[in-house]
Formats: sequence, structure tokens, C-alpha cells
Amino acid sequence: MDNPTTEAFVTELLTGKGYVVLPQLFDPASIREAREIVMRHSESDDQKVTHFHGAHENEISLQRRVWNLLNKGDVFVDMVQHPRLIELVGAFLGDEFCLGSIAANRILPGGPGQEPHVDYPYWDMHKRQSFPAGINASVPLNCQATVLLDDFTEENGATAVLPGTQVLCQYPDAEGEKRFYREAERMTGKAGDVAVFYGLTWHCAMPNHSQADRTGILIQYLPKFVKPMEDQQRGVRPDVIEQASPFLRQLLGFDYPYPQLLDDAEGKNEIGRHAEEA
Ligand SMILES: O=C(O)CCC(=O)C(=O)O
Repeated sequence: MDNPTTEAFVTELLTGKGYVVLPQLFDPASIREAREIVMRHSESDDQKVTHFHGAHENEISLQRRVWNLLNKGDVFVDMVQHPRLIELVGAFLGDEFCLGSIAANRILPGGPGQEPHVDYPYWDMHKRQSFPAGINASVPLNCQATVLLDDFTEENGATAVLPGTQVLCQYPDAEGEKRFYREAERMTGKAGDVAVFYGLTWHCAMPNHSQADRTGILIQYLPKFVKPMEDQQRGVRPDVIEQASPFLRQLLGFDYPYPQLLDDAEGKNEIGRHAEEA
């Protein structure tokens, strides 16, 4: 589905395939700049925490993660605020949504890919008992946007996704994994495209059988009340925060002031104000 209406986008993520690839949201200059920064950091940095390592743990260095990208270039500050992207995500998560994480995933030639999974905050849903009774997919708690820094092809490990699995609200079990590899589609596209999906949809990076890198920026958006995965307020540098637009401040969680010491808040918080008005 190319360039869907906002309504069609929300329906596709909630109850359709679970993903949409938006063509060419970013121009070649921004993509080049973002890629150059990611390559530099993933060459020189020590190996960082990665999740969903894939089957071959000894080849882990062939999948490299660069976290906390807001500190690594203004191009990423602009990326998380792309107007069309935020309009769509706002329709899906509510317009006070926040940023859970922005990181790069670089799969080097020969990289083994990952196992099928679901994303934060659902990513440990194999411990079903740790989630609320009756949890289901009808109220989304995540929206993922992968910005393609390279063309994503079947050969180089374009993300695989099993359409419709978001409605199951389940972590893929052994049978599910078999079905995944039989029936998954690939989110292929050109550098500058953005693959947006509901993180409950089973998906994973696939093996890179090409001779070149395959790199994407993984942006995690969350409803305002879900605890972000990366600690934005401690991790983002003070100068980035000082220069932040009002919307970036929202993304970093500054507009949603909980938890608070309500006992000390003297009725100045939202809850207090509405209670007084009632
Ligand atoms: O890079 C990809 O294709 C997918 C990455 C992913 O799903 C993850 O790391 O959670």
C-alpha cells in the first residue's frame, strides 16, 4: 500500500497486514548523512546491546546496533519529527505519543538475521502471565518506523513480516516460527522509504546474502503512558534538549509529567485542576 490515506493507514496497521511502506519520505542527502554517521559509529564503537540476535550467536558482530541517535546528528532529530510520519503515527497512537527509541540496525554481509519476534513493550510476551489479563491488539502500544538507509532487497536481508499476526497478540512459538518462514512477506524498498508497522506483527531482519551492508534506522513510537525503552531524559544531551522544538520535547516525554509526588503538587497538576473544576 503506497501513500495511503491516514484512515487507511490506521486500518492496515490495526487489522490489515500490519505494515505499510511509505515511499521516499527522506531525500538522498539526508539518507547519505544518516548513513555516514551510522557507519562511523558502528565501525568504531564497541559492540552494543542488541536484542533478537538470531540463530548464530558467534556471528553477532555481523549485526551492529547504534543507540541514542538523537545525540549523534541533527538529521535524526529531524527524522523523528517528519510531518507525514507524525501525522500517521499520531492517528494510530494518539497525538501525544512519545519516542521509545531511535537506533540503527546494520546487518553486514553474511549477517545471519534475527528470529521472528514482536517489539517492545510486547517483546517478552513469551511470559504471557506478566501481561494484563485479556490483553489484545485493539489498543496499540507501539508503532515502529524503519527508515531504509540502503535499498532493502530479499538478497540483503529486508525485514520479513507475517501479515495479520498483530491481531493474535502473541509471541511466535515453534509452530508460529515455521509458519513465519513459509508465509512471510518482505518489506523491500528503496533508500529513503519508510516501513511503518505495528510492533505486534511478527517480523525480523533476514540474513544478508549480499556483498554490501543493509542498514535501517529503527524508530519506536509509543503512546504517552508507556515507559520508553531508551532513557531519553538521561540519555539525550542537555544541548539537544535545550534546542528541542515543542514537539521534540513531547517525544522525549517532558509533556507527560508522571510519575509525580501528587501529595506535594498543591493541586497544580492536571488531575488536580480537573478535580477542582468538577
Ligand atoms: O532491521 C530489521 O530489519 C528489523 C530489526 C528488528 O526487528 C529489531 O531489531 O527489533
